[in-house]
Amino acid sequence: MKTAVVTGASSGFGAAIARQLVAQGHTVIGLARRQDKLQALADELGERFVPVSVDLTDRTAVDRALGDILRRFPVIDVLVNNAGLALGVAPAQQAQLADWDTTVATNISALLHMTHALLPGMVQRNQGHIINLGSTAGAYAYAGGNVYGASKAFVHHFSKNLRADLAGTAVRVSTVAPGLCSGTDFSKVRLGSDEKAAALYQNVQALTPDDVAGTIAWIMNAPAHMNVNYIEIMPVAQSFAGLSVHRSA
Ligand code: 8X3
Repeated sequence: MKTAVVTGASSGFGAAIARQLVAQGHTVIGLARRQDKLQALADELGERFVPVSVDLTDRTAVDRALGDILRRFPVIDVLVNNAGLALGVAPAQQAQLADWDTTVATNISALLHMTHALLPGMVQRNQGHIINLGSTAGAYAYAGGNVYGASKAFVHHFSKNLRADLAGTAVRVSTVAPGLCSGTDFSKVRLGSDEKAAALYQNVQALTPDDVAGTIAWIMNAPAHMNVNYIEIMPVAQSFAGLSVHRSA
């Protein structure tokens, strides 16, 4: 059985990942800001879920939390860098700079911080797995995707570069890139209201957090010699729009 650190564990993908891994007998150390939600999950999942309330964009707090975690759990087998967000769908020329900063701090800097802290131990033990949450938005550009999509493209390429640096070790790195998924706060945060998020999912069978969590569990439980580099999953209901053409009047 493995010990996994999962960021963004209080809801959505993170909570679904925690539920599936704990059900399989693994131990999950779940990081998130919202103490009440983490505690509710801890009450549900029992002692194999260890809640750690921390703001992932606060470096000092993350370092302190990681120090505590590594004292209690010196061997971390898996890091699931799940925490991430999109703020708005405004075109770049109308976007708020603060939203871009928050997106970069969460989707890129926090992922780097966690990876930088836990990767050396994995290499030293010659055993470990980093699983990064990408997105179809990191593979395909769309209007309003600007910094969110770019941050996920960063995640995709950073994962590949990690694989390059880790050649010759047994440490695995995977990216999971989901498309449209319901049952999380993601669209509420991205679109700014419950109503807009509800409209997006109307009459659409989107992916569920369990679909994503099941994919991650499969990747993590794959034989040690097998590395899933990148996997992209969409609901059947979602597809490609093609390239847009602007015609002058
Ligand atoms: C977001 C995927 O399809 O909602 O990560 O744009 S989608």
